[in-house]
Amino acid sequence: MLHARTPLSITKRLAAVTTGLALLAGMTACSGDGKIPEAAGASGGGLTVEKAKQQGTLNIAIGNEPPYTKIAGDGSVTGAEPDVVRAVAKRMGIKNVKGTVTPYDSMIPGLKAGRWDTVAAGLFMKQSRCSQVIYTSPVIVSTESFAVPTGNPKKLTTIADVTKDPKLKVAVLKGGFEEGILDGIKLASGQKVVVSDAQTGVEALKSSRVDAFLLPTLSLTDLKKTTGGFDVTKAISDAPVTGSGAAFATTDKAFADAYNAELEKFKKTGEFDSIMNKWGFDADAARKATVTELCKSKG
Ligand code: 6CS
Repeated sequence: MLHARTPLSITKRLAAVTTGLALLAGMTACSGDGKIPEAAGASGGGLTVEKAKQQGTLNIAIGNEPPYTKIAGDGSVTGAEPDVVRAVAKRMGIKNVKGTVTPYDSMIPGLKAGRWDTVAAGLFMKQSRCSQVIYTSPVIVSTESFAVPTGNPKKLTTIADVTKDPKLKVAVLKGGFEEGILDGIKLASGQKVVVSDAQTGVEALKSSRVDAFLLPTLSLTDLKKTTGGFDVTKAISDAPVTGSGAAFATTDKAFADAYNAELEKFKKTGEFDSIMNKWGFDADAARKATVTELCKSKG
């Protein structure tokens, strides 16, 4: 017999489901106030400087992959890119930056859906991304490496090495820039192993399910410090140089232009150098890089 549910219990169930969905969907790093950040542009009509100043907050998508992005112990958002966004936003009169942790392949769809105002995650520029968003001036330039078993027994140092043995397996993040690198070369079936996050990639390596884990050099260096149990190769010579800056929805061009103008000035300051040095990036390389060049990356 079906028990009639009183309106109250239906309301309660709905509230529970809504809360659960919000928590599941968002995986949002609250900035310590416990609230799920709302994108300034979410109120419709797109993101404007005025709206962002009134709301006082810019909500950014991040991957929580140090040193690019990191959720500190107090829930605040740090890392090279969020620290630059915070400094530039402050110069624009926008006081806070809040972050939503999300997988790399969800960042652009979420931007288009207005779930966040910008992506500041080290979402590396490449043709298929540059055609969907407005990238601002490069903030970081970086390289790719393999995490390999200690001693690198299979002597994997280049992308070409992966093609030499069809039994070699390499883990990459789902929808990440590195997956695009492997998709651009001829591999035997099963050689590319897609994982959901960096920890899973490291576990796959350490349990010998893969022979290498392809990820940015600085991310692997950080993971080696925090997790350990593997080696990190030198920068891979036949992988593209990677670079990124904040990415905005194409509908938010006015805001992106205003942000970029402020960013270009900021990149000339010592504060920019301090942020880059703190997280291990080369400020001069970022000043020399251009969106045009970095957007030539295939994939
Ligand atoms: O842009 C990307 O897709 C890559 N960026 C970083 C910072 N880490 C891995 C990810 O695949």
